[in-house]
This record gives sequence, C-alpha cells and structure tokens, in this order.
Amino acid sequence: MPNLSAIKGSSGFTEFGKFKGLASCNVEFLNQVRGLSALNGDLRDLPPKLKSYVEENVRLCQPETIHICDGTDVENSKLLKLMQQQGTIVPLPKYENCWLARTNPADTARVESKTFICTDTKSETIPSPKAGVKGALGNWMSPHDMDKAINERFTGCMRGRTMYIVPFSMGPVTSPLSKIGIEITDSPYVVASMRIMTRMGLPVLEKLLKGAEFVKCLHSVGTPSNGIIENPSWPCDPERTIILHRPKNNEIVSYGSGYGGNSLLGKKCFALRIGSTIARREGWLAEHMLILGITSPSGKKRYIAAAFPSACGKTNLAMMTPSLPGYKIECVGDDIAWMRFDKNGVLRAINPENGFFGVAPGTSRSSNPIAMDTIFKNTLFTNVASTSDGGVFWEGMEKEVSSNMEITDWRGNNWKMGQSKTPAAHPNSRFCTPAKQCPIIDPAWEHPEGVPISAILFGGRRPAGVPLVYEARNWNHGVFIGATMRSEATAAAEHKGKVVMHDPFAMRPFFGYNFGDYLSHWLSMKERSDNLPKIFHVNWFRKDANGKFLWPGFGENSRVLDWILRRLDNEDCARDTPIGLIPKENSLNLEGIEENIDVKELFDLPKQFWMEEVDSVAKYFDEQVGDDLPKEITKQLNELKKNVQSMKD
Ligand code: GTP
Ligand code: SPV
Ligand code: MN
Repeated sequence: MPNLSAIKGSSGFTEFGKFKGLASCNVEFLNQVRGLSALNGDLRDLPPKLKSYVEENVRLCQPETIHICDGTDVENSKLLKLMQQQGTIVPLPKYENCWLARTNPADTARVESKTFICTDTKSETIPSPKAGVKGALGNWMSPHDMDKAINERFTGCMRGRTMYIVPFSMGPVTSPLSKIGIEITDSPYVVASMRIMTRMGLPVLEKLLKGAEFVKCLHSVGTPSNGIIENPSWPCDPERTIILHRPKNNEIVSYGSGYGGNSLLGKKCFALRIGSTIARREGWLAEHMLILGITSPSGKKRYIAAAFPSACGKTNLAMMTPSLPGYKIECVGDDIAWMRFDKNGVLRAINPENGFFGVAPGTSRSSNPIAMDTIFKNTLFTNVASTSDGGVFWEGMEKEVSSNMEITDWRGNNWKMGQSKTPAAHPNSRFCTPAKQCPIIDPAWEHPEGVPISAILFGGRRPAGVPLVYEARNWNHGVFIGATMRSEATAAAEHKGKVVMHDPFAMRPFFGYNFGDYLSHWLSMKERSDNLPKIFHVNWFRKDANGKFLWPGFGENSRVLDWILRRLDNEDCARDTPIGLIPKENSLNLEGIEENIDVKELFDLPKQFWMEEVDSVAKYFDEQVGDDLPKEITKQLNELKKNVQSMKD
C-alpha cells in the first residue's frame, strides 16, 4: 500500500514531492500523463482513484502545470503573492492579512438557472410539474447532455494555467460524520478560499492514502469561446457558466464562474446537493442551517439548528449578542448542518465548514459586533468597497468610517456617501473568514460526534401575515411548515425584485434529489427517535403599513429564543391557533426593550391572508410536486385549510 512517507520523500510535505516543484519538470510530466505512458513515481504514490481522477482531467483540461495543495502557510503566501501580481486581490493594510478581490461584474452570485442535477431519469431529480408549468424545484440534465456540456467547455480550458489539486474535508478530519472531497481548479482564489472554508491539505491526503472515498469536484473559471478574457484579473465565462452534479458518481463539475457557491464546491454543491443524496442513502440530513448553542440564565445549555433562505439572517442569528440578560449564545456554524440520529435517538449535528462566507452589507458594530470582531484578520473580502486608509466599507458601516475617508466602490470607482446613486458594496458582497476566529465559537464546534439538537427553526422574509414565532404541533406538522416556507428574494442569487418565492426548507436551490422524496425522508426521521427536536417557524421581517419592520430583530431575537427554550421545557406559555402554537399573552419577554412593539400586529393572523396562503401552497404543491407529494403533507394541508376556514373574519 502506498504510504505517506513515500510521497513525503526526504524533503517533507511542504515540498510535496515532484508535483509542486513541477515548474522544472512539468512538460515531461504532462506529456507522460496525456500520453498515458509511465507516470512520475510520486504520482504513482497517490491513491489509485485519485491518481486516475487527476490524469483524466489533465488530459481533458490540458493545464500548463499542476500543483497539489498541502494547505501550508508557505503555500498560501505564495498563492496570495501570485494573485496580487495577477491583480485578482489587493492587500488591505489597515488589517492583518486581509485581502480584497473585485470580480468581473458579471460574476457576483450563484446562478441557479444554470445549475443541474444529472440522473438517468428526470424523476430522480425533480417532481414532474403540471403540464404547461415550469418546474421550480431544480433543473435536471441527462447523462448524455452532461457529458456533452463538459466536453464542449472543458476541453483545453486550463491551457496556460495551473491546475490545483485541493484535498479537503467537510467536517473535522477525525469525525465519522465528515466526508472528503478533491477539488480540481484553475483558480488560486478558489484555493485560498477553500483553505479558509474547509479543512484543506495534508491531513486529508493522509486520510485518502488510508483508502477514504472522496467526492470529485472539477472546477474551471473557463475561457470564453472567442478566447477573449475581458477582465484578466477575474477570468470567467458567464455566458457558458454551468454547475453540474452527478449524484450517482459523487461528482460535481462547475464551469465559468469563480464566485461563492459556484466555485467553492465544498459548500452548496457538495455539502448540500451531493450531501443530501448521500444523506438520503445513509439515513441522515444535510441541510441549509446554522447551528448555535444557547445557555439560559439558569445555566442550561442547548443547541438549535435553523434554516433560513440565503441572506435571511443565519450568520446574524448564529453570532447573536442576546439583549436578554443572562443568556449566552455560541456559534457552531452559520450556513450548513449535517445531522444524524445517534444510537440513543439524539439528533447530532456537525458544521461541515471551517469558515464563514458571510454577507457583508448590513454587518456592523450595532447589528453583528461578533462578526465584526471575527473578520478583520486572515480574511478574503469580495466585492466590498475600500477606504483610503486601506480598510473596507459597505452599506451599514456608515457610522464606522470617518467622513474624510475616500471610498472606492466594489467596481473600483470613486464613491461618495449620500451622493452616489449605486451601492458602494455589491449587495451580495462577502467576507470569507476562519470560523475559529469567532470570539464566541462554541467549545464543541469541532467535536467529532457533533452537538445534540433540541430544536429546529424554519423562517424567511415574510413582510405580511406571518407571526414572529409559532410552534409546530408535532414532527409531521413541522415537516409541513418546512415544506411551505416562503421568502422574499434576495441578492444571493440571480433573482430580481422582492417577490415572495417558495423556498421549502431554504433548500430550493440546493436539493440534490426529488423534493417529494426529500419530504418522505424527513417524515421518516420520526421512526429514528422518541426524542425528536421540536420545530418552530420564525419571522423577523414582518412590516407595518408603512413598510417598517415591526420587530427590531438581531439581538432582540433572543426574546424569541427564550420563549422557544421555555417551550422545550414544556412551560405552559403557548396557545393554539389555526396555524400552530403562538406565545400566550404576555409570555414573550419584552422587558427592557427600547422600541415600542406592537405585539398585537406582530402576532395577528388575518383570515384573508391565510386563506390566500393556503391557496398558493395548494397551487404550488399541485403544480410543482404533483403525485410526488407525500400523503401526509396533503393531510397537513387539508388540516390547515380547515383550521383557517374556521377563523373569525
Ligand atoms: P447566506 O450566507 O446567503 O446563506 O445568508 P444568511 O442567511 O447567513 O444571512 P445573514 O445573516 O448574512 O443576513 C443577511 C441580511 O439580513 C443582512 O443584511 C442582515 O443585516 C439582515 N438581517 C439579519 N438578521 C436580521 C434581523 O433579525 N432583522 C432584520 N431586519 N434584518 C436582519
Ligand atoms: C447562499 O447563497 O446561501 C450562500 C452564499 O451561502 S453561496 O456560497 O454563494 O451560495
Ligand atoms: Mn447560505
């Protein structure tokens, strides 16, 4: 069996055999690989499956050279220097080891319309929409079309570039809940970001050498078919961008974009889309959820997972500074949870990520001081604005820069506060920062067995009709609440305007398989435990008639968590309504809150609104899910309808 020391050689891993030093021997090496003749001895020492995966893609993409990433500081410094030379990043001298990347303005968010799951039959991937209706629960592609799409785009796409081989682990390397991936990419920005967002480098290679399986992730920023790269500091091919997944092979292929979920393939592509298909096979859950630990004034600690759609407040809740005295919140993760019932029926969660890829605008000392204490070292910022003293700026930071500061917007233009008509930072601009820098990172955040989950929250941006919080009556009702989630569109994807969209489980862009089967899988979790987490729905975003938020949100959300924890303790503080359980009068702790809260309006359940809500959910299920909808969900819908009809006008 090949062993690590054979690869290590005498020079140690920082040199990583001959591959890293390939500058000197690359031509010969690549010719050998392309010609499939005898291989470089060191390559032979890679696990055979990895070796052939690399060889296959070297032949396809034809890179100039190969770099197998070891994840060391030395390697990272070299990459940062290279990106500076290429103009991809600039240093932010105001902070320690922070960098700013400005993308091509055509490449600033996830592209859901160009994201496909590839299975033999369409019904494995998406429910069949009603005739004449466009499916909105993912896009399917046939294996033949996927192969064609890959060949058209990837043949020779890395010519003149370095191919980086990035070994990474989703989850702590020692956790039995973790999974390994290999990302092959031609973007040093992706390598540097993956080093923050995942556990990357030697310990993972070591695990691979011991025979661990890996998810295959191929990525190229691409080269437009006319060969012209408009913006050499951020190469991309927006017209032909495509994100493909083949669950059967645990395989991801992404072309044309360098941004976020399109290119950091461990995140949405692996941890959610491929992850959800693995989870289904193995009997667990891969979800778009934050994980937080909360300690009550009595000292009792519990963990909560919460699914909100993109840019709807996960990072903020996961790092919240509670306004209610005596509470403490600690952060396990801000975006993704992998959860599995242990042998005692306790739902245990790990955060498969190692960093935060968080929305910058709106993050400030007043809204999220913990994030502000996390992100000003070792951070890669993308598409934020910069200040003349070498710092960053975005909407929400107005009070945090002095007025004489010159600001350059995310496109590189001069920007004047109160005068410029366009935002300084792109609305989907992000910070990419190591999770361990978070001052309230939970002591158990890397525990291999995961943390025990007591409650699951669903929520979205609902400007009307939906109360601040309500509790599901039981597991099936909770699954129904997840299935009926809706939210206003945000800038995290390519959607325009503020339409309220269906986003079941905050997973609409991330399902790896048929949503109907996904619902059955969730319903089946009931059989795995007598100690299921309680399920709640929250809405921080209800507005009054003037369009003003009715609830101050952020740290004040601790008042809602307090009520939820009391419900977990079976306190008699809830009353039944047609949609679920809401706080009894005066049971939500509003002591000391500064704002005037219109509790009545916050919890009002207008009959007309809920009649319409039931109708649109029914229409959605009928048009989008059809026969794939589990009977139990239809039953829940009928029950809600009956309850709503009996409401007083
Ligand atoms: P993704 O990383 O895209 O998955 O987003 P996310 O769910 O982590 O969202 P995030 O916490 O970054 O919040 C996105 C936006 O929502 C920011 O502009 C926040 O300021 C705003 N936001 C978060 N929490 C609240 C809240 O309680 N009330 C209000 N009004 N806005 C909030
Ligand atoms: C989201 O959109 O939910 C994100 C950002 O977390 S991205 O990684 O781009 O998907
Ligand atoms: Mn997200």
